[in-house]
Formats: sequence, C-alpha cells, structure tokens
Amino acid sequence: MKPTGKDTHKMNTVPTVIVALLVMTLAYSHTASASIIININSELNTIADPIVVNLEAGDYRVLPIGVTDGGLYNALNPWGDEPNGWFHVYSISSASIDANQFPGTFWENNRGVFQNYRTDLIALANAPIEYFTLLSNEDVSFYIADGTYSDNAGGISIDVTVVPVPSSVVLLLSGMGLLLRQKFFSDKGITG
Ligand SMILES: [Ca+2]
Repeated sequence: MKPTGKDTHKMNTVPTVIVALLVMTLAYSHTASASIIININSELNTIADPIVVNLEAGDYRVLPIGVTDGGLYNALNPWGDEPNGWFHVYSISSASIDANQFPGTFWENNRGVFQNYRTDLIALANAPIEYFTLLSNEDVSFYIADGTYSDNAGGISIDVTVVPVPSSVVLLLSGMGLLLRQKFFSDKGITG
C-alpha cells in the first residue's frame, strides 16, 4: 500500500492549530473581562461633575446599552418632557481624548448623533458604537455637555470594553501561517 504522506501532515498540524486557537481564546477572554457599564445621569453628570474611571492604556469600544441590557437609561431628553426630544449623545474626555471639538459650545461637544427621536428607545436603536484610544493609564471622564442641566430627563448607559489590539492578532495569525507553512514544507521534504 502507498504511504499516505498527506494524512501524516494533517495529524501533525492539528495540535499546532489547537494550541494557536487556545492562545487566541485566552488572550481575548483576558482582555474582554475588562468590561464596565457606565450610567451617565443627564442632570447630575455635568461637565463639572463627570463620572471618572481610571482605565489602562488601550483601544476601547463603547457600546450603547438600554435598561433591558442592564443599564439605568435608554436615552436623554435635554428639554425634559419634550415629546420629540430624545437623543443619544454624551461626552468622553481624558488626557488622550480631546472632547472639545467645537470650543465655545456645549451640546455640540457631545459625541453621537445630533438627531432627536420620538422616544428614548428609538434614540437608543439609532445610537452608534463609538471607539477611543488611551495612550497611557488615565482618568477618563464621562458626562453630558449641556448649558442647562435642570431641564434634562433620562441619561445614557454605555458598556465600555477594552478590545484586543488588532496588531497583536495580526501577528498571531501571521505566526500561525508561518508555522503551518514550515510544517507543510518539512512534511513534504521541500526546502527553501
Ligand atoms: Ca438641557
């Protein structure tokens, strides 16, 4: 019977792939554990009184969440009981993040969509996922930028999660590719 070199090659590479996948899974689960929910009250968490959280350097994803996801709020209304006045906007600032994109104004310095919706749930459904990067371990402020806070209602709930650094994932995948390539050529007895 002819020796089946192809099958031998498959058997040798399977453990390599499993180990690489395990490393990737462990790396991801380690970074994904640093997830926090932040509830920004539209009356209380002002520019002068933000929620301050100390976060490590890295890339972060900010996921808008609502009451059904474990948050305290769905959206905010800067005019209180205005029927069509629901927005999903908020501000993030730190040493690495310049929140003052339009100096001299308040409301426009928030991030999000400057579109008012009929209900808080519609505003939440249209809220984009945001991202920010911290260059070092920093205090990060979360707040609503507004001129008058006393007429506000509701708030913003967000899930802040550190995301795996894309370059390290690319490096890992490249490493996997190289390992498989070396294995393939050594099994085949091919050099160079
Ligand atoms: Ca207001």
